[in-house]
Amino acid sequence: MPTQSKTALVTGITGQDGSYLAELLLEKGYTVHGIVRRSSSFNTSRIDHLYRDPHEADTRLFLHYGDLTDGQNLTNLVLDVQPDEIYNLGAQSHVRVSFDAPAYTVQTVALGALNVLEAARQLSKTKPTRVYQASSSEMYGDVVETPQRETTPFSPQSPYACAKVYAFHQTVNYRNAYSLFASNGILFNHESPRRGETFVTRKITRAATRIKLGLQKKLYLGNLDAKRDWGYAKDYVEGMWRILQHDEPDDFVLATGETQTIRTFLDYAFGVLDLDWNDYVEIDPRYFRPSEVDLLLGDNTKAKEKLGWEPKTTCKELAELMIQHDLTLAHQELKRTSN
Ligand code: NAP
Ligand code: F7E
Repeated sequence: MPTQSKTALVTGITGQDGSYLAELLLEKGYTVHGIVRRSSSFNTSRIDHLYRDPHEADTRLFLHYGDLTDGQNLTNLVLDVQPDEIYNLGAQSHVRVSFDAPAYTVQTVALGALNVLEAARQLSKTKPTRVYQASSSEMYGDVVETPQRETTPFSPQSPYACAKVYAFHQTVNYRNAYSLFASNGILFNHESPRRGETFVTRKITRAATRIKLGLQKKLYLGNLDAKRDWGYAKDYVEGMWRILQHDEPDDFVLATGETQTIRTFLDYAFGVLDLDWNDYVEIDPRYFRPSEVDLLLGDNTKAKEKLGWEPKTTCKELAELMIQHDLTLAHQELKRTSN
């Protein structure tokens, strides 16, 4: 049953997290406005199941064209929509790609966040609003302590991480300078069947299922020794929402508190299919990064204590549910190709 009648604005609504967050907010009775980039092909597949004819009386999801790099567009949208809550999830979010396109990454991730904060500041002159900034464990980079918590100093190792550090500090600055309710969620890696296909977990689950059905022979990967604290995106969007329901703006780590290597994720994923990944995986140096983040492991104590948030899904369960989803897709692909 809906318990809220608030309005939220979500940047990055077509992405993994945006789609799960939109579902959660609609379930809670929110009216949801999402910003979508103009693309030459359809880019709303993750939210198509939520979208209904905007002329229907009970529609509570509205999409608007916009871009994080266009500050005027964001301010116009924020002033039109008058959101109670703004979730800034939009980003060029791929770390490896950020080395190839550093300026674009900074424009979306760093200046994009500034544009959102500035739009929120304009709105807050006439109406209170709350901002969630999608900060990242990548900011810890070459980690100074383990596990990483809210007080751990940042040591970013990529253009993406440097841009996220800027956005993090600017969020704190708007909180201090303008008393804006602006909070950072410092989220460790979180995955799902909706994860982009070029991130390592999804790349693995897609390849394992396609190999199982004879649609693919090899899987080419980079560094298998990096360790990540992997959780389930659906659990993490609940944490984002809780961060904005807290009585004061603050910064929170959301993590599982467990870390695995890429090798262990390969064990989990191929194991579900009774396959040995060593028979199929080859190393391609093209997937190495100019600088790597070797180990991420989060301490979620503060989120547990202050927000009552905790992850519900283990990494092994996550690998299993991603495999089951991708196996269905692989079966569909096989059917198409054999027709
Ligand atoms: P994602 O799947 O890559 O989604 C990114 C979203 O941003 C997409 O909707 C994308 O639109 C949109 N976008 C990209 N450039 C834009 C621009 N210039 N203007 C407006 N929108 C733009 O990312 P995600 O995994 O959902 O992550 C959500 C946020 O959390 C991101 O800010 C990410 O950096 C951050 N984060 C993610 C993780 C994680 O493990 N997933 C961890 C920590 C932080 P298109 O669909 O058109 O490409
Ligand atoms: O890489 C290694 C790679 O691209 C994970 C983003 O959501 O989480 C994500 O960033 C690890 C790295 O995620 C391949 O070198 C090996 O050590 O899945 P990823 P990421 O870089 O951790 C953070 C928290 C974010 O904020 C980001 O937005 O896997 N790896 N072989 C590979 N990675 C990829 N992508 N592809 C490979 O073939």
